[in-house]
Amino acid sequence: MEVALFGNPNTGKTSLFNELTGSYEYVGNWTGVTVEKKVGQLKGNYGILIDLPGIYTLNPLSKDEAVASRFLLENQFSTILNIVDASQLARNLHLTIQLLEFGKPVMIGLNMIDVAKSRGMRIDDRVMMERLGIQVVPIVARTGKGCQAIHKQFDMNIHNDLNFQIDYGELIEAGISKIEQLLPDIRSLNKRWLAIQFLEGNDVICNMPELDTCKQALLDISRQLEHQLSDDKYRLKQAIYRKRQQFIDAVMKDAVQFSNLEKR
Ligand code: GDP
Ligand code: K
Ligand code: MG
Repeated sequence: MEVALFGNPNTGKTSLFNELTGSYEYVGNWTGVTVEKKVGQLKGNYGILIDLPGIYTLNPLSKDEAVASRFLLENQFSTILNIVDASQLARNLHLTIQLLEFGKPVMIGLNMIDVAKSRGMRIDDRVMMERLGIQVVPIVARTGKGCQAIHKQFDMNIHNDLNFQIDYGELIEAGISKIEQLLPDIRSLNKRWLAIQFLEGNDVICNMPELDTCKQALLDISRQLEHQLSDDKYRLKQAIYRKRQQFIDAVMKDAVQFSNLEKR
């Protein structure tokens, strides 16, 4: 299997990569950028692990960040391993949602459990699994704690329901549907994911050569939506962000307990 490692910056990606891979490593650069490309053999002969640049969202602000979106579009791989900083759970889940929407198997390595605990956070990983529809494995990548369980999941052929969806509301959902209908088949890429990323203004998606023939129609849908939402240029992007935040708030409310450390 080919496992792609996604996560926010400074979440323990390198630590986890080192835990999961053996000594052999291929290191080069991603095409067109100076970002290091690291590919390692997973211990136990499961296949390879591909490290990707740390990002907060798939919607890239820089060429370096665009590597992650480009990877999703251009590469064959079997599984996404999403490392999540438990102590910054709400912020990290914005990327998780976009990875789930991509429609391939995802597993979460819920890292920095020790830090979360020391801040009085208790996370119920079973509630997270239920809400996200995927495996969530609590780990401390710095010490290797829990990383065995990630290997075990590789044995079980990571299952998700692959149908993760957030309801973006009537207007945006109508726009997504219209775009889905206009999109050509592009390899086996998920059309709903492409539509959402297009509406968010992800340049890597907007500039796909495969969209050349329908791009004007897609832009018209996007502009019409902006107009319906308001005159503000970034309203659509914000509306999508807010819907995700609402979903995250609901997950946090049920999956996380904060104990009041000050009272101790
Ligand atoms: P990256 O930037 O995502 O590649 O993250 P690194 O693996 O470089 O980790 C960033 C920092 O967090 C380093 O100082 C690690 O030692 C530390 N770190 C990684 N995982 C954990 C963990 O589970 N708990 C704690 N307390 N620190 C961690
Ligand atoms: K770092
Ligand atoms: Mg790193």
